[in-house]
Amino acid sequence: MRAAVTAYVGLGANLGNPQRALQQALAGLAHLPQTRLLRASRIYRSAPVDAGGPDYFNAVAELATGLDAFELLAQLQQLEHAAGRERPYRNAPRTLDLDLLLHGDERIDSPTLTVPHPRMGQRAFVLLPLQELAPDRVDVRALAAVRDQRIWPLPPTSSPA
Ligand code: PH2
Ligand code: MG
Ligand code: MG
Repeated sequence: MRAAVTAYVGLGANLGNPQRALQQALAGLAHLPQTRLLRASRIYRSAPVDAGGPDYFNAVAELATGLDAFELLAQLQQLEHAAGRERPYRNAPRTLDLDLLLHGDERIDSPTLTVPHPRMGQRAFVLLPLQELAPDRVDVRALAAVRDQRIWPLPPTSSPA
């Protein structure tokens, strides 16, 4: 396996049972080839940004992966597909969205993939959960600029005693 890099994936859903979709997506990420799920942020509820439909549930996952960015993107798209993702129009409500935010320190600008994710700096639903895991990867000025976006962390789910 290639030397592993730390990658961050943004999770989002606002159709069906979004919280369950995020939990299942985390389990799916943990099973990807050449990949370990290191940590996940809390789950947040957020008002749609540049989109319509119900509130979103969002989180960020931290992976160690030997997959290159394009291989990881293909795996994320498979997980979206398995969750019933349809793409009727841009930013349509979705059962699962998995966005590759960061792949090590790599910068990619290709027709199919841009890394770092081009809009992550304008979205509280990415910056707040990412800040929990990797505060050094979040620009404090970007955080200040999104402070009016509506977003709330969910209370941790209680596990049976
Ligand atoms: N994703 C979008 C567009 N708008 N808004 C919120 N709150 N959360 C998202 O995940 C989201 C969005 C496109 O991917
Ligand atoms: Mg997205
Ligand atoms: Mg996406």
